[in-house]
Amino acid sequence: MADSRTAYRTCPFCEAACGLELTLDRDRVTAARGDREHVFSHGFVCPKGATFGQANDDPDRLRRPLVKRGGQHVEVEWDEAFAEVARGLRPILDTYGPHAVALYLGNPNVHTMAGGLYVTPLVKALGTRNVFSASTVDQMPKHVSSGYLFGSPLTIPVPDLDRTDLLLMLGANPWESNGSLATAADFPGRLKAIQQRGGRFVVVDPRRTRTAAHADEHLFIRPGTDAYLLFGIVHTLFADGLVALGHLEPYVTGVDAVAELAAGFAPDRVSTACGVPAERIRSLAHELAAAERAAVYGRIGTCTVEFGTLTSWLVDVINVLTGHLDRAGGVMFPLAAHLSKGRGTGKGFRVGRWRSRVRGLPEVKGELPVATLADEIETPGAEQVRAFITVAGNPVLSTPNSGRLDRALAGLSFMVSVDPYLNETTRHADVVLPPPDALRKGHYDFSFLALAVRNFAAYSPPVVAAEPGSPDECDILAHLALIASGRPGTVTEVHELMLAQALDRAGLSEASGSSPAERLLDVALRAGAYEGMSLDRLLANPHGVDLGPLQPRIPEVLRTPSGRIELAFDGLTAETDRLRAALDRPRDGLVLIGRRHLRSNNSWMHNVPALVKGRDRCTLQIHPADADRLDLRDGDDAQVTSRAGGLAARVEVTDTVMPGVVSLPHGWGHGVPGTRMAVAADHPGVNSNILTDETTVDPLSGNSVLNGIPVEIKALTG
Ligand SMILES: Nc1nc2c(c(=O)[nH]1)N[C@H]1C(S)=C(S)[C@@H](COP(=O)(O)OP(=O)(O)OC[C@H]3O[C@@H](n4cnc5c(=O)[nH]c(N)nc54)[C@H](O)[C@@H]3O)O[C@H]1N2
Ligand SMILES: Nc1nc2c(c(=O)[nH]1)N[C@H]1C(S)=C(S)[C@@H](COP(=O)(O)OP(=O)(O)OC[C@H]3O[C@@H](n4cnc5c(=O)[nH]c(N)nc54)[C@H](O)[C@@H]3O)O[C@H]1N2
Ligand code: SF4
Ligand SMILES: [Mo]
Repeated sequence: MADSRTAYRTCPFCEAACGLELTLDRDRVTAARGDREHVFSHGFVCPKGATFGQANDDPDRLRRPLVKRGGQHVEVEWDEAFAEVARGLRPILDTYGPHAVALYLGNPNVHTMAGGLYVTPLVKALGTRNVFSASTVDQMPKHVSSGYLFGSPLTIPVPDLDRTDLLLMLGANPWESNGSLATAADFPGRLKAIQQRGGRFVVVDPRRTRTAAHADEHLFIRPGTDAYLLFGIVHTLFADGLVALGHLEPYVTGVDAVAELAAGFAPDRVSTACGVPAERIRSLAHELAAAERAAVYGRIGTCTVEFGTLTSWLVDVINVLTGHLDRAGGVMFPLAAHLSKGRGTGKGFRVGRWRSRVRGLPEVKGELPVATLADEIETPGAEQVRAFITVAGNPVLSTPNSGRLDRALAGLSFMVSVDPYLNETTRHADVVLPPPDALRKGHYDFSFLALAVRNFAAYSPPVVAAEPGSPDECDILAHLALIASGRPGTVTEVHELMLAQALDRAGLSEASGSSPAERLLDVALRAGAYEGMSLDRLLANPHGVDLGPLQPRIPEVLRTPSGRIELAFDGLTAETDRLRAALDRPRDGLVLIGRRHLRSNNSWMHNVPALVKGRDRCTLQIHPADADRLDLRDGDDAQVTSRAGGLAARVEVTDTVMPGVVSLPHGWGHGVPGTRMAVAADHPGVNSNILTDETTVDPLSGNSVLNGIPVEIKALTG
């Protein structure tokens, strides 16, 4: 074991940003455990982090680029692969213009430095209106509500988990997901600590999840109806004289407008629609108002629904009206080391700078809803999408009506994917450019350190040298940007230009670091909010640098034109009217929701044997009463049909889902021809997004509706 060594690095798999302690034998990870000295995760690790070695060494992971020749993907040299990209993309750009090329950015872009640093130049070089990302199947409603409330879509408050006494949590299952839009290593441990110090947490979810089972109270809710429950709480706050802005008093506008909007949503009026007793809605309002330290936190179950933006807005409206926003133990704004403090005012937030060609859906945060990607590919016209670039995404499994998208991708003129796997999406690509594995990349969480429940910073340098001749992921994106720009130049020149611009903005003259990404990070850290912060400081502290508990940031953090929290915004009244109109909608049919499992990560970690072993997890959960009525027994196969499509799924009868609700996890549906993921193919499951419907979106954010999908279910005999 002469070559055995230890390396510390941040786990790149989920938002919890845990520190890992890796044991390496030469270039191979032989063990991965939690880094006990890590300033934020203190040794916590989940099964995914613990299989870091297996995931990283997966024999199906691509190490060299692939080009499709005669319908087969064959390995080629990097130069040849980029030449093939230029041959595919340039004629389309030159003939049809920039909008004929669409870009899809998948979830791991928020886990890579390339995603944080080199996506922007790629988007700029392309100049296309057709930018799509996993954000519109995830958190876009939260960006939009935060944009209107606080002036910037990235100004998102997180629950101050370590100091709160009462947490109302809707549509989140951190026992499986490890948390989201609230970076909290060992989220479950932090929730148990609330209970240990005499506080409590309440979970609102159509399933009795593991999180709900640990909660002090679990309230079942009809999928997609959280806005009613939350408006019922807001109504009570006004009706019972509980509104108390406290320290926020000078910084809030629009309180009267909210009171008016809430008028039609008395608890007695909304109770039937959402399924939460009126009395409990009222008492929740009183408990939140009375608590010294309380927080409302909503996650994906409040976003991927029909009224996603309204629901996300209501979450923070309650935090504001009860005076719990920007206070210890409430919801607070993190301050990441690479970011600067604000000036307390700004241009504010707006959407709709352009619209999608086919459905006229508004741009939000520089992108269009992925729910309309297939429309743009299929619909003829001068600006029809003919070429497609994916970076770290698998939309064929992760976006609504993915059966239709799968067919649309087959008809493209050209497609290139930056991805380490030949999977359900990248099998359509003419060129696949695999980035190096995580050991060969530096890691800094540009996104998640700005969402952490305690301020800290950590950087992990590459642990293993790059393969000779293989570009870094930053180089790959820079190269694509160069091709898209159509200008002569080299990748090195792209890096140098970016560095020069960053130095200029920061008023600095030089940066330290041994790669383009490290130098850009160094500039950001040295220009950031904390004295003495730099790349060198983080390199000297492999277990991270603790920057203390969250601090109040209002008014400095606000970027609204008024310099206040603006509760009312354009479109709010119309959306509230739509919500009111839906109050008496019949709710007797079955609706589909998703679920996550601790040993999954969306679609892409099902190729790790240790993570897929054991019982089939891709089951259709159904309540015993519904199963009886439909004559279904545990283990039967059932046909599930929606407006978008149909599939056959294995039934699991369980009273953990509420009557009227069925649940199927997303990210499955492997083993299709042309893919190269042998383990996943042995555990294929079915693709739940065959059933989700691309024709309805949350109108304010363009986010897909992935929960509360009307379905019909029939026993499959034979
Ligand atoms: N029905 C339903 N659908 C959902 C959801 C749901 O709850 N229900 N959840 C949604 C959510 S929250 C999300 S975020 C999306 C995710 O949607 P996507 O981002 O489209 O899908 P992932 O499964 O995360 O796929 C990630 C891809 O990145 C590749 N990859 C992994 N690491 C790297 C890397 O370092 N570099 C590069 N270039 N590629 C890498 C993987 O091989 C894989 O192809 O799915 C959404 N879809
Ligand atoms: N193990 C694992 N961890 C992950 C991921 C993964 O795939 N696997 N994905 C990562 C990603 S990309 C993300 S975005 C995060 C997501 O993190 P979370 O938001 O915690 O995601 P989920 O575990 O899907 O929990 C969402 C919960 O919402 C409930 N729900 C569904 N519809 C409704 C509704 O209408 N109202 C309410 N109140 N609840 C509803 C579901 O039953 C579910 O329990 O997880 C991340 N972490
Ligand atoms: S919780 Fe997330 S960051 Fe932590 S070890 Fe697991 S996958 Fe990695
Ligand atoms: Mo996500």
